[in-house]
Amino acid sequence: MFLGLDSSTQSLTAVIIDPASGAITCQMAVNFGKDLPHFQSPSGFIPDGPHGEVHANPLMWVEALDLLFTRLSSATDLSLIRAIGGSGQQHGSVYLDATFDQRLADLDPTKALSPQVAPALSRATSPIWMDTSTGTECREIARAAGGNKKLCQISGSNATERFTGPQIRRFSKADPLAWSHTARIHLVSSFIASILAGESMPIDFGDGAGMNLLNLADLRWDPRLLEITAPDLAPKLLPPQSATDFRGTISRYFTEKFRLPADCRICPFTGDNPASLVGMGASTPGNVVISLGTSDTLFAAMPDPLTDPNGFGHVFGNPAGGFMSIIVFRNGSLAREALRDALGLDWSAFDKEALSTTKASAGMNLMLPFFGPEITPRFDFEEPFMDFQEEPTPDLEVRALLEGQFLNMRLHSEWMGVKPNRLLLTGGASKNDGIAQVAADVFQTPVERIDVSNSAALGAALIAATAAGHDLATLQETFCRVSGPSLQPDRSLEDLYEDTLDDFSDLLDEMTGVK
Ligand code: XUL
Repeated sequence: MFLGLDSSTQSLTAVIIDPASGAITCQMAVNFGKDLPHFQSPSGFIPDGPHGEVHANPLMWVEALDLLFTRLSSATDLSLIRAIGGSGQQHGSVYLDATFDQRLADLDPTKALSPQVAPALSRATSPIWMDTSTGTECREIARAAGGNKKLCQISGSNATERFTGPQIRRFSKADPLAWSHTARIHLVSSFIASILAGESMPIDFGDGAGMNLLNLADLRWDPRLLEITAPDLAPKLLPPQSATDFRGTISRYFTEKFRLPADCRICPFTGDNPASLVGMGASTPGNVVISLGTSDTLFAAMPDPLTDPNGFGHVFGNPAGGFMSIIVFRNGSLAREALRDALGLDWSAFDKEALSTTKASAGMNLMLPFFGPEITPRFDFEEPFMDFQEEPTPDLEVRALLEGQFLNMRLHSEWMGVKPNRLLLTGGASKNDGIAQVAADVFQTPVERIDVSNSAALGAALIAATAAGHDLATLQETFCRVSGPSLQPDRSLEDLYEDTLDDFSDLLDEMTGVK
């Protein structure tokens, strides 16, 4: 059996899989807010940072680990676990002094975990991915790197506020003394893996690429980026590694306290998005996942380390090999709900109008579907712009909005150079057949719906099983199920959407002043 752990923003989740029977034998979570209320982080972070800081107490994650294993060990036989994989919310960082590894080696199983780790923290709190306090550091890093274009070509992303490099820089500037006491920097993922292994575990290529420090071409820390980010940064990071190459073995703390077997291997942990890609069965190029949420997110595997020439998308390592991209569109459900409310409709109208009533109008009426500032493309839109060939009616506006959203996704994912052969839709709005059909038609790709609850923890378990020699494709066939039949694109609309994409792109350039 293989255990996958995911330390996300709000909870620590475990999924145990048994490849022999094809069953998920146990799923369990510790919710930081509910189960550990003394950390006063109801949503998993410390609210109200004055300058956009969003931090969490790393001891909360440690305590959650102790609690989760306590619960797991009374629910299931942990002596059957052969290996552990894991993931964490991306970008968050933990700062430790030179005693960290020795403290891990000396952990006493008769005592609680957190007080034994606490003295090694050289910074009491950890900035997490929601932190937006590093605008200045992003500008400084981009300038020193020779511009964002250059930085993106090397590291896969423009200097990005939540990314670890700018966060490290801000800490080193603000508290040079604590910085000088910092001997090791971990991501949330590698921090948890280290505690399990009883020694510092490396950061993997998936999570490591979310730091503005990894050179995608050789998958090593880029010496120049380390140098411009903070003084003496290089020795504080272990060389990055693949998540599917075992690095450690479970520490005595866990074997004695929770009866895990002494030969249970540990994979380097990865980021939650790379783990989800594996857990959704989408880690081979050709699969494109679109998550329809408050913001819409597109992620997809790609064989080569191509980067977004516009710097909107991010490139991370793919635990299954190669790379992946993640592109966030801020005007997701925000825009769908704004139009629904403006027109006084309900979701069933979206289904009906978009699916059937307006089919003859496909591609005729363009809408730039942005009700507020967008990040892909980066522009301060105030309201949607409509260029209609017909008199606008609510049903035509719904179709134009949805087409606009999927055209925008198609346009801004073209740089990946991967032709999708399967769209996997997830998130609230994906259940709506009308919306799903527009996605299939605009991308000219069959659409399947997936349930992604616990996809990161499941992906982590699949990574552990793969590291132990199981075939990932076979595991994914067993464990990553789609729900319901697939929706086929209307092939007669192929040329039409090809032309519409050009028109949409021209209109966007015109409105954002690119040309
Ligand atoms: C990705 C990102 C988030 C976190 C959330 O860049 O910031 O998806 O990984 O868990």
